[in-house]
Amino acid sequence: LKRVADDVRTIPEEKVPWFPRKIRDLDKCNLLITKYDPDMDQDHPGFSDPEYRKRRCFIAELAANYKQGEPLPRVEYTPEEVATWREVYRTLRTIYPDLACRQFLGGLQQLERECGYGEDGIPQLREVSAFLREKTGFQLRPVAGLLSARDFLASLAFRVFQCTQYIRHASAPMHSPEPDCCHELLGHIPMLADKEFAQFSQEIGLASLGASDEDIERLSTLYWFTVEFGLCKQNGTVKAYGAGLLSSYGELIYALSNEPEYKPFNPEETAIQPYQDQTFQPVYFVSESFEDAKIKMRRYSSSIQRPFSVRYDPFTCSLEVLDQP
Ligand code: TIH
Ligand code: FE2
Repeated sequence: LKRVADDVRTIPEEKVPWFPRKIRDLDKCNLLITKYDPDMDQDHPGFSDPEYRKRRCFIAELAANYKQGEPLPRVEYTPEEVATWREVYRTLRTIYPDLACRQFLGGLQQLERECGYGEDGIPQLREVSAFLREKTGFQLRPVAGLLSARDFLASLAFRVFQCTQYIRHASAPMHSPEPDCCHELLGHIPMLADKEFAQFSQEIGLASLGASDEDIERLSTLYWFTVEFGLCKQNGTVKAYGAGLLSSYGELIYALSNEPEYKPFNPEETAIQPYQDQTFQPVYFVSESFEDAKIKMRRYSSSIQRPFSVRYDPFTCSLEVLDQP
């Protein structure tokens, strides 16, 4: 194996898109998709609430100015914001024992015991990030809104999870059209405290680095139907592990009712399933187990053609990029 020159774009005849090599490069992975912002999307519950939009802007600005390695910004949440959190937490907490997968319940319990999770306050990213680092080596980074798939997936390769810090509009606590801190803290964080799931997430990230636009599209669809909206079988019943479900009371109930269509998780098929992100999903993919999803995903990832391979070096938090033999 031979080390590739620093700029992979010099590989003859192949145009490889730029990708981060070291964790600090994530400062450049900040391309936002603004079409679902309350400023852009007329259907956003906060669209006609200028106070809400101003507040969201202020919190997003903290993230926009963030640089890797700085302490994570703290947000002093208002009583109204805490009230929204309380309602989301309380309603979801009652249905988790029946509908959430085992790994999620274990993670949430630890967060409640060790990280101040509860209905009385919105946990701060700084504390949550320190917690996750000890459990699985994942760390958090604040993000100003919905990131482009390429930038979002790239950060997973470094075990960095990009988190929004503003909260959904008080008028719609049961479902948000865009990620918010309820979605991150309740949907994603408990799962990221599980070692196997953390590995699964990082592997999707590694597969995305330098991939073609078409491969990024397929990988982000796979991400969508697993990490965001995935279901899995446990002891003969179907449970939720997707964060988009676990942070939305409305969709969690719906996904585990007999209304939506279920299909078995199969990366080749799942990767090309069309999806939308404005309302509930019409179809969900069910995997036999985490182990099974991981193996299938790994097989899929290794079928993606790239003129190089990558290996993550946890000691330096950087990537080794190697020519394929
Ligand atoms: N719909 C989710 C919620 O209400 O928490 C948030 C999102 C997940 C994925 C895209 S938006
Ligand atoms: Fe998400």
